[in-house]
Amino acid sequence: MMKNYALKAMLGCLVVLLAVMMPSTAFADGNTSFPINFEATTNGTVTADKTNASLGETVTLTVTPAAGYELDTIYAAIVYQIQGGTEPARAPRKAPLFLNLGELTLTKVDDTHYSFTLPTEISGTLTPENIENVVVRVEPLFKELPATGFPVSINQTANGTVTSDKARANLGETVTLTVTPNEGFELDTISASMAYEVQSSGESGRAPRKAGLFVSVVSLTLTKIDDTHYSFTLPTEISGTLTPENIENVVVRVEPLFKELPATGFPINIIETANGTITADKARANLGETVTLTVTPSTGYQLDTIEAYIGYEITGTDDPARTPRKAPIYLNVMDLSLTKVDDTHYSFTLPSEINAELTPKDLSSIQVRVSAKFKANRIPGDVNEDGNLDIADLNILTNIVLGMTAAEEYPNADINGDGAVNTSDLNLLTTILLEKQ
Ligand SMILES: [Ca+2]
Ligand SMILES: [Ca+2]
Repeated sequence: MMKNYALKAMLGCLVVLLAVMMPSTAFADGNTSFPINFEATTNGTVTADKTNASLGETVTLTVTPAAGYELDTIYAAIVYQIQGGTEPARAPRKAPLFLNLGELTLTKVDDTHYSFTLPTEISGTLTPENIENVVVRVEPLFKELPATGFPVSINQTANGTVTSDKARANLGETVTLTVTPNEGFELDTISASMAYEVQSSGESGRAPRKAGLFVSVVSLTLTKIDDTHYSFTLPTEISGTLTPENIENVVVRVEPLFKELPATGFPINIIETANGTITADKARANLGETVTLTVTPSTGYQLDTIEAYIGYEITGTDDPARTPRKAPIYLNVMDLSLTKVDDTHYSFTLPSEINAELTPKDLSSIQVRVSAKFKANRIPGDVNEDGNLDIADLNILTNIVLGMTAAEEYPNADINGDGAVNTSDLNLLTTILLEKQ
């Protein structure tokens, strides 16, 4: 149970040196009490039944490993604590060092208790220069407990994850699985078995296989706890088929499979249109849900009209008054009012419930439709809106100003945008046409 200190190698000569340098009379009083000092450790704790121990006194240690750990080694010694700068042979140090003055024999009382007894008198090397720096040093070390049970191996697949509440499970033990499908997916099937992995060279008469092929030896029954939790219990003893050649290869194999959730809501169909596009922020919408549309006119065009409505498709045989049709037709049942969010966005909200009108035989035939029209941007002076600036526009505008043609028929006739069609517009159009020459 010896543990190497950093300076143990130098101790022989150093301790001799200390013994020579230090007067033994410093220990004349046998009541000297030494503090018990613990080395910092992880994965467990050790406590003593006293904070100081005098010569001849017995100290009992309580050892408490953390879960999954056990005591590896424990070591106690009377040590001399060198403070920074007190050692002549060395440059000042940052942290104190401990020089071993005498190992103490540890007696195991039980699994969690150890004891040691301090010597009854000062002797030999136990004569440091500065008695205030002498302590009883306890150095425990913990190690991980060896893994037991069969490893739980989850064959993670796409579209979701499964986790186990334990990494290993023993015979008779229950394992709880947490199932987390990805968005838009649900668990399709899940199975568990005790299986062994076929090693690449394990099977005679076959070409070497890649690792990862599992042969099931015992099927395990899964119990559904709730929508996201399942559990199974391992058999209490090895029997029957659970006697593989190499038991070390047996694992608990969990095989989940996820599938896409069926689509919900009514499809949103954008009726294709020329000179621009409309996109919706969702492919399907449920009752009461709001859909936002993005309007993108082609260059030189602007939105003219946009509308949304809900209805359903009927096929020829649904409509008794008609002969069977080849293509289904769409019946518009309800207009959905559109709200302009900004110049390029509109939104509408589906009704919160299906009314009597909107009750086709097949609910899945209901769909939302969006249609839009785009028109060419107005060109100033293009009175007849044919896309050209020419003498035809001047003739129409002249007729309007002369009162021979109604101004209402030509919204583009008010070229300067002052709300009236008069000689000012005529002058402006003449200027535009002259500049165009
Ligand atoms: Ca024109
Ligand atoms: Ca005008």
